[in-house]
Amino acid sequence: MNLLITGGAGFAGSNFIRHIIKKYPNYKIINLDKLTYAGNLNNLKDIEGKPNYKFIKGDIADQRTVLKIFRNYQFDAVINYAAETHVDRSISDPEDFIKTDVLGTYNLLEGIKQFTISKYIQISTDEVFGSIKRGKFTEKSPFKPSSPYSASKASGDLLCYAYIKTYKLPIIVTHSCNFYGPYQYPEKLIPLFITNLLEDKKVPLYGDGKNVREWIYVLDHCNAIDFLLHKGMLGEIYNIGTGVEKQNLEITKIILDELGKNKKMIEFIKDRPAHDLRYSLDSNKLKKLGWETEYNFKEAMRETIRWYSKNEWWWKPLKSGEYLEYYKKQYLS
Ligand code: NAD
Ligand code: TDX
Repeated sequence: MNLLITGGAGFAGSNFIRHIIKKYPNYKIINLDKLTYAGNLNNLKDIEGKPNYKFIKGDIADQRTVLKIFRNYQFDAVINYAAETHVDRSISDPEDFIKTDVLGTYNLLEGIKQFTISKYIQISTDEVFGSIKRGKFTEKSPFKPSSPYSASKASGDLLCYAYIKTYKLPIIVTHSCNFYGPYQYPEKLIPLFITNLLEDKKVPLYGDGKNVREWIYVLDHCNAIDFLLHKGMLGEIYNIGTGVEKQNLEITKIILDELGKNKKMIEFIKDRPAHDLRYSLDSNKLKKLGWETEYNFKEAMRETIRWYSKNEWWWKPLKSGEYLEYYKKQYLS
């Protein structure tokens, strides 16, 4: 199978490329990535040089680049991981979110409209549904995004829905809960808190820390996308969740305990604007198709903390330069 994976130099995309290369050595992968601050070729150090893997630096928001790649390679399937992904950055500067998450998705959809592709998978998020106090979002729940990030992801997803209906294109849209695991950029809750504590810095918890997120280990997400690539029904929407819901304070305590740190290391700070209280997905549709999680939350969290503890070479350089400027603006002003 010939695969185009966009955003493959980011957290989830790089884990997925590693998963595919290991499991299907006869598949060919093109990784198209703009290498924004979040794109990092160190995420794929062990993959570069493999004969069935090729990296192309390029922007999905540039239609000429996208169509040229579709013309030059005959892809069987396209998986769109590329996005601007950090909610706080979308609040301070939304423009790139609209360009990549909306226009970029549109360009890829035009690619699959103009060339013959068997499957396109849109990697999206539970955040498009907004916040839910009780109960769970199904695939049919309306979109109620709260941040420019979730609004831009929702817009990309709506384009996918329209291209399914209007052009009968072979698209699958996935809404996943929060990922955690190795190679996640240290601006997101779990890697930020682990690496701060490893550096003996405090961890900035927004509001009262009671916001709830549903968590999936990134390798379970890779398995889910692999499953949908081979068994997902075209034109369908799938939620990808685990039922593992935790308050941010609970996540923080797990990390503190694992690293032998005191609760005094928590600094409660001003809340994120429009901070969604809780996300929760009903993932029965995907389970009924035969997918199930493989990893236990406690074990996978421990493994994740261990990974950041052992891989300072990977995250230390990321917490300087542009990141440091962002961090100062975000937390120290
Ligand atoms: P990430 O921020 O770690 O990586 C994003 C990647 O996309 C980077 O390599 C970046 O260079 C690339 N990229 C950005 N703009 C691009 C452009 N215009 N053209 C080409 N490449 C571009 O993201 P992630 O956390 O791995 O998320 C991957 C996908 O999964 C995203 O679509 C995100 O919305 C979705 N998602 C993430 C989570 C999560 O918890 N991280 C949960 C649900 C869904
Ligand atoms: O410093 C922090 N302090 C804090 O309390 C950060 C970075 C986050 N938080 C809180 C905000 C959220 O309630 O932790 C929770 C998780 O925050 P993020 O890691 O920023 O993730 P979230 O906003 O939930 O969005 C993530 O999951 C869905 C990804 O960033 C999105 O790309 C994905 O779609």
